[in-house]
Amino acid sequence: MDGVPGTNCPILPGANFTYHFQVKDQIGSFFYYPSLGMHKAAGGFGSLRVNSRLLIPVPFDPPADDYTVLIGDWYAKNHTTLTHYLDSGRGLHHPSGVLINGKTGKTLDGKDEEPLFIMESGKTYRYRICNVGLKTSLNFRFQSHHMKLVEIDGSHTVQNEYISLDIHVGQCYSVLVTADQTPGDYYIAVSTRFSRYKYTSTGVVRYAGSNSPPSPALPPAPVGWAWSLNQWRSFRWNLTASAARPNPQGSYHYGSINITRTIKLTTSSNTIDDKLRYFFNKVSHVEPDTPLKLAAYFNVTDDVFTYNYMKDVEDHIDVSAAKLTPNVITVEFRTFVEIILENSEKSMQTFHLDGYSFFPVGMGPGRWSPDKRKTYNMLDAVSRHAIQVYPGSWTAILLTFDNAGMWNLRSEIWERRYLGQQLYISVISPARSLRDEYNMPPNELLCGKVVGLPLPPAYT
Ligand SMILES: [Cu+2]
Repeated sequence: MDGVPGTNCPILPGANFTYHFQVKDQIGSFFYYPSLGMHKAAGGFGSLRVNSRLLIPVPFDPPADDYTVLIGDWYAKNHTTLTHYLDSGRGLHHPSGVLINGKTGKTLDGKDEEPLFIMESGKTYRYRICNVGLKTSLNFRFQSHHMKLVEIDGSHTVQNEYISLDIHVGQCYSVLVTADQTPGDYYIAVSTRFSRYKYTSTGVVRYAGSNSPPSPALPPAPVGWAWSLNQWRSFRWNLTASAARPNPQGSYHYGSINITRTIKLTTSSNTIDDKLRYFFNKVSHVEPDTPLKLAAYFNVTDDVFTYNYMKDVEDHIDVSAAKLTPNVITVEFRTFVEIILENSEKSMQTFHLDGYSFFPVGMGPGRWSPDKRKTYNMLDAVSRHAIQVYPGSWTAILLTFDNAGMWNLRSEIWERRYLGQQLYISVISPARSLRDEYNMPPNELLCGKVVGLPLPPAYT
């Protein structure tokens, strides 16, 4: 499970739920957040650092310290107000600003807040930056300091240097920064990208002992999305570095596996019964009262949802024929699948898949067609869990569905997810074997149609 409404019941006010999980296949930088309704807009998120086991080499020296930077757009309104907007058919409008670790960087009288981070001259620090916001891509940069990229979404990367990084909603990047400038205070700056609203927030990074204020001149954010696409192209998997396992990342040759299925998800939006909805192909997901995974586990899916209502490819999106229904597709266990994310709209998109990391092998403007496969990076695309799709563009991802479960694929643009642009991928191991999937934990919360039902035979 990934804690989303399709896999487990809500944890009611005053109640609690303990979830045990094994941190196994991914090292690096992640974050958690509440996934019901628009709760994410009220905060409740935090970072997760998954460290390599001591035996497994990391492709850089241990940093002097390890800092977390959670950046995101922020709405000053309550999450219940935002839910009300969306339920009544309106959009979310503009966020109120951008936060860095919960702060705007300035006090009410316009002075800089206390430094967020301290560096000692000459030392190198790891900064893990995640975009925890609701909808806005952000550009992140340091005044006067380069960033050496070392990790994205739990994969080690080729260590290129960057002056600034575009970080889209749901993504995490780790960089190394060396305090190699004249001792003093410096700003980090975070600016909105690809949006009509323009916000920049700052935070102070101080060299230990400094009392010289930062220069007011901020490095500018880049303009346009061609820059951003080129930056994405520069990200490469570090083929010789280890990830979670002792063998190098590059020993998994994703480029030589045969694709057995192509799923093309085209996004759209439309008004249905006077209310705005968002779609994958012709389906806008609605959440049933019984979590999909529980319905499948207890074998009562017929009362809750229909598998495979959505087609793999829908070339003519006639949204008048669109449907609101739980969107669950099946994928055969251990097959290697190509998923095309086609953004037919004018706004920026990011998509996240639970339970897996995947290889984003290609991106480009316009509509996807099979000949675009000639442009794929079949060698060293960075394996990750959240990928952007530029306006009017496509992104292709490849992955092996080797993790049995019910996994959410969603727009990380939170109003779009809330209004239906998400689906679940059911990956069933026919063996019903503990080799492939655990039994439901005994403390699992039950709700909807599965309350009081006898437990199905255990996996063995
Ligand atoms: Cu997830």
